Amino acid sequence: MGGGVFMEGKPSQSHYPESRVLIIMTGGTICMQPSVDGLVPMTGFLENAMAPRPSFNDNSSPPVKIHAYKNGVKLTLDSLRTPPSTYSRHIRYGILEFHPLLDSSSISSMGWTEIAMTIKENYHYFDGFVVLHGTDSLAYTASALSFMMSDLGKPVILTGSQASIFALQSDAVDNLLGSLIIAGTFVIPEVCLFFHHTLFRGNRTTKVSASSFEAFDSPNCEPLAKVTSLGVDVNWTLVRRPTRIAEFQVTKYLDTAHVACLRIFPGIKPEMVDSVLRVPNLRGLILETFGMGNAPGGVDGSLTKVIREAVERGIVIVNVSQCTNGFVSPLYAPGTALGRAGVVFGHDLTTEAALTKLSYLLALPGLEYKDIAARMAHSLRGEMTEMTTPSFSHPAGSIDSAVGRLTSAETAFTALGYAISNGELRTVREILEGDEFNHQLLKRADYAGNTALHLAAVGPEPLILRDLLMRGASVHARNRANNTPLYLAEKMGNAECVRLLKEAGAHLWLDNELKGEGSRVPSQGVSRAVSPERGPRSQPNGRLGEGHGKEERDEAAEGNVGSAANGVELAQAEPARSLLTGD
Ligand code: ASN
Repeated sequence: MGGGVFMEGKPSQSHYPESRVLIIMTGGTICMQPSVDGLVPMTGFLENAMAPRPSFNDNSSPPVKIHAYKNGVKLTLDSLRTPPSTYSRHIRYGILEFHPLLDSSSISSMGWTEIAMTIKENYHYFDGFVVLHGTDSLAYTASALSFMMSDLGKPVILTGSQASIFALQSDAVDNLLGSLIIAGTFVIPEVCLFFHHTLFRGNRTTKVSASSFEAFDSPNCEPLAKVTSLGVDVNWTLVRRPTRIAEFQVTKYLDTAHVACLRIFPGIKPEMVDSVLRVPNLRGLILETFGMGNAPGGVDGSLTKVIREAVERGIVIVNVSQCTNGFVSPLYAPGTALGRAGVVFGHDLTTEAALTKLSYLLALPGLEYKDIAARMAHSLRGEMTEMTTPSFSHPAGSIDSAVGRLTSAETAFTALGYAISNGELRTVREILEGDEFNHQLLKRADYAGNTALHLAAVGPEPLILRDLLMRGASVHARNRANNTPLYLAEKMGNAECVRLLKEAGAHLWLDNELKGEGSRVPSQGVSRAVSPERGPRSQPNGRLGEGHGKEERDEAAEGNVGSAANGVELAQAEPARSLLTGD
């Protein structure tokens, strides 16, 4: 993370808004110190590693306590905040440390479940999550979490370091600070891995170096973002968003106990493969093959025979390449033979993603062999490049001339806004489907920071809101008055929109902050402006646009949550315009 990302100042007097990030510390070199037995993880990361560093602690006073949950227990945590970033906001964070802290070589399906459930328990209280983890198995954990978490709406960023944060020369500060700022600034609703100034889609990563600071790569997928001296450059076209109306869910306990991974090598004996395939209760095998998916055929095809018999016994065998770059395909005769024997082609899956994906599918109740094999061959969380990407073509003449003339994302957004306000579902669809800017339109915002979803939340046609949600519009975006689409829909009395937004995982912000010893300070937790990517761009001075957000959010947190949840009265309808501008 370049120094240009941070601004000096008098932080304790800062009026910049805060985002809230929960750091989950699982262990790894980042928190290790030397002992007689070698490097071991040390507790007390917040006090010992972060508090003394000005980039993690602006020394604002008084101290602020925050709440987090673990196994149903409400915990009170110390918190710190960063100085304001380039994005004119502080990141306030607390740390939940797991016990025991691990060298990541000991992570298991239990540990993944603990991480995922901790995020689930705290999901409504934080803008994003940073998971600190050893690098050895980081790519496996990133892949596993991506499958375990469905309909994720907030960033989950995994990181660690090659050298301890206590070492004189270390990558730890850059990796942690970059992760914190991205998690607190951008709605990138994916499980990501951040390392060496680069944000990767977690399930595309692999550890490529045991010692270099450039330890990870995602050979078959461009990075989601890069940190430069100017800030964070997000490749928004790649960022995935939930496109179902469903709440965030976690699948626990991947079935890692009944899968194996085997690397083919020249001269491998069919009996060796057979003995792995006959391990009692084995349900799946990842076969790392040569090049584009080839394995030795042998004169009598005995390896293929062993594999075919295992498939007939119901074992799912997935073919992935030993090459880090490229994909498997039944192009050559040996690969074709494997395909005929029933092996599933994992295309460009990494071994880490293939193994955790198979473990995930095996953990889902009620899936038969053919369902698992079919799902292995298709992307669930962006983990593989789909063989065929359906390209959009709209029937000639279906777009009226006004839409057809759109020349920039801005004019497209204006047209979209009109169509939403007028309840014209057909035009909304035509704009979103027929326009080259469509991927930008859902996160674009108007002068008051309203995204298309905000406009739909106060608009006359809930079907439009539904359509936007299905296309990946974020329910967590805030307008400049710091309000979410759900809040606006409630204020407007749009009961159907409220219902749809809640089904899609929207929630009113729950106040979560203590100041000093136990006294509640409701305003602090909600006085956040919105980044460009959360919706609107902060004003140059970093203050909230209209200054109404604080009071409205308090009211939302304390009043409307209950009434809406109980299906009782919704707030009285207010004119849509004043809601959208916060006036
Ligand atoms: N052995 C360490 C771990 O994975 C390596 C590291 O974090 N750099 O926990």
